[in-house]
Amino acid sequence: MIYNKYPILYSFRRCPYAMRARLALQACGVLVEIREIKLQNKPEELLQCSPKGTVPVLILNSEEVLDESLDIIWWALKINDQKNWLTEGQLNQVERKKILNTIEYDFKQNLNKYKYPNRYININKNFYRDRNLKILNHLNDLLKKSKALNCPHLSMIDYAIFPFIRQFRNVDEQWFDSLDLGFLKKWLYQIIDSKQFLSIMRKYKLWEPNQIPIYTNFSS
Ligand SMILES: N[C@@H](CCC(=O)N[C@@H](CS)C(=O)NCC(=O)O)C(=O)O
Repeated sequence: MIYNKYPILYSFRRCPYAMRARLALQACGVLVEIREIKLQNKPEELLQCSPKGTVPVLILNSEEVLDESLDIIWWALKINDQKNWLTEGQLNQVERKKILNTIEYDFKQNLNKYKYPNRYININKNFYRDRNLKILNHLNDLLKKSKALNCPHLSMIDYAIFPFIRQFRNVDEQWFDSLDLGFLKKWLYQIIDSKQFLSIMRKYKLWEPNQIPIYTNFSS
């Protein structure tokens, strides 16, 4: 058995699921060994632990494998919720879950078609872009009442969905920035410009077996 000093995180910098996992690991302050990978060339070591081949994957010291970003987030918050990501607020648990699912399934599917129309047969990308406007309007309405989605400070629900909204904006920033969604845009730009986000977007060289491990708590 190989004993790892710290949990190992397989990650891909630009993946929205990996971003939210890194944000949660940062919020809890735990040190991990970061292994940056390329999706086109997944290391055997990753596939052995998690044959489905998605990132993020966190391998705990107990050798338990967490290969869903939300499971990594829950694990991190259970250790230390020092940033109060789990504070009660204007949304109850069912409402928070509904938003998470809407973004992860409906919004993400529309986003894929808007961002990568060539991967689909005969589709109008703007049709899928505009489908997401209804979801964004709902978020904008929630943000009218509170600076963040659930409570006055940014918490789990904000960080868990923000990478997908960012990805949506990135397809056509000019168009997004012209939308009449002032509360949502303010919320988004505040996270994009935060030092927390900059820290989790730091670049690491691609992981290679036998390299000296890189440890981080994503704090700077
Ligand atoms: N439900 C998974 C989804 C993770 C996911 O789909 N990640 C993408 C990268 S953004 C991936 O690894 N895709 C595999 C591939 O492209 O080969 C989670 O929440 O962790």
